Amino acid sequence: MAAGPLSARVAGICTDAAGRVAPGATRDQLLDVQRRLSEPLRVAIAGRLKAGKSTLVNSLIGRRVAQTDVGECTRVVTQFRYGTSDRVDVVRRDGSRASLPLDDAGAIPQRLGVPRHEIAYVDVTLTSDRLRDLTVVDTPGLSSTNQAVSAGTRRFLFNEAPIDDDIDPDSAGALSGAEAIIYVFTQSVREDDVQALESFRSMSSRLSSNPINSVGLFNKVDKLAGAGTDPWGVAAALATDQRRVLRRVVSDVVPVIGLLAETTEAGRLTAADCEALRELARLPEAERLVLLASVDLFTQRECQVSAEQRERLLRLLDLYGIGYAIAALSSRPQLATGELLRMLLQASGIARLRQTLEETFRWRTDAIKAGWALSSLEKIASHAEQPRDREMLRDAIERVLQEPEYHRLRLLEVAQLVTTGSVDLPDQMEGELTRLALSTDPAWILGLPGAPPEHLAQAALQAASRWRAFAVSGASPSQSRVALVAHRGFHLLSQRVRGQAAYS
Ligand SMILES: Nc1nc2c(ncn2[C@@H]2O[C@H](COP(=O)(O)OP(=O)(O)O)[C@@H](O)[C@H]2O)c(=O)[nH]1
Ligand SMILES: [Mg+2]
Repeated sequence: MAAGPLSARVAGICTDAAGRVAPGATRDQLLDVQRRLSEPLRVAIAGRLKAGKSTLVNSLIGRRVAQTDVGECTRVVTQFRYGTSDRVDVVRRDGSRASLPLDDAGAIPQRLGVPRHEIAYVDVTLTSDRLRDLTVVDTPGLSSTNQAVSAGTRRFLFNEAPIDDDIDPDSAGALSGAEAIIYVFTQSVREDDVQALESFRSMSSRLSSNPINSVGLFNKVDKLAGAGTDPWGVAAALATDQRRVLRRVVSDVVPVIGLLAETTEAGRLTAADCEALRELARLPEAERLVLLASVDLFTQRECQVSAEQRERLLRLLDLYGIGYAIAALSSRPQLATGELLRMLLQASGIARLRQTLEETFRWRTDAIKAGWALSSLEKIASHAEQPRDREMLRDAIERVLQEPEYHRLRLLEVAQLVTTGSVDLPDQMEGELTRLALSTDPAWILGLPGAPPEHLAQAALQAASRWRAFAVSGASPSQSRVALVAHRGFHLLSQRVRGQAAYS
């Protein structure tokens, strides 16, 4: 099942074209794109080593399956998708697979049993419902010191795999790039992170990374806080700065405490952990303050809770999380454990992240996937061996872009040019165009919530005229091409609003 009408239409082009080309690479690639269109949205988690990517993966899945911090398996690309049984397959560069069981704790084993240089990626299927409409791809880190890792990550993220065939077609299919990106960073966005994104963007296909399909995750917000202080005020201010720096790369920056999200979502806090927290909460206030002043004091100071148990709490919650739990328990000693867990979950910021992902990715899945597929088709067309195939594919793409129902694909294409900075537009026009490309809700696009259809149709027509006026006077040739697409988009929007009003 395709994600929606846009994807279904592009899948139709693939089927049709695959029936018309001779068996071979081009046909296989077309069928690959078609198959991908019916799969869940594939979101890759990108960012530096230790930014908290794997921790985030576990929070999203609600199980601690990805190893964090150390281990061989944290250094290979790992894909998590829905399946009818839990299964770990190590996929070799030659396409062969070695299956492994999850370890006793339900995580990917530390040792993968296949020499590192032979591993293309790890393919994990899980029965988690959370993966039914989202495939998550964990990556080792963009600017890792290990060149081999970086090259592997790049190949995966940059969607080069289906074209340069240094791996077998099966792996190439699985590796043919992400459709959406979560970029995880900590503290401040460094200039070289932006560069990583820039290079990512320039190398990737049209819809691979831009504000339409990417969000930023500002992780480890708890590390901003001194002992006992609340980090969220600082986090909000920094996130505002980051949104500005990354404006052309991500649609939003969401602050989060990934560790708290993982611990609570994956249900890692045991009854013994909670009992230890209660015991700490019963200590005299002065003693609690000293313990929470630093990691060293917390683990090494004399205390009735065992050092081992304290180290475990640190791994699960870190100092801020422990301080937060203890504060809650000391002010309300009768607080039920379930309630404490809910408070910790809330303190992680994961709810806001889920909502953003829902808005950014899930609602846009159809458009994102169709855009990804269309750009893949264009790549396939430009690599096709037979000139006849090339032309046939280009014609098919052009035809679908001309159809009024699929004008949104054209809009996505130009919105892309604008949001990635290839074509410059005044901010307000850029916003209007992006809304038009991403939504089917006229009131939201036009910024007129609750307006009656007549009013909306009128406003859409006015917008159409504005874009036309811009196209014919003062705009550069590339701006003008974009503006004419927007002009037609608003024109079609006004017709649609009128059409719907006539039926209601
Ligand atoms: N204090 C704190 N630690 C975190 C947070 N998120 C992740 N970590 C820790 O940071 C380390 C690296 O995380 P990991 O997910 O392995 O990073 P990756 O290399 O990007 O996959 C682990 O020890 C995590 O427990 C967070 O929000 N706060
Ligand atoms: Mg990792």
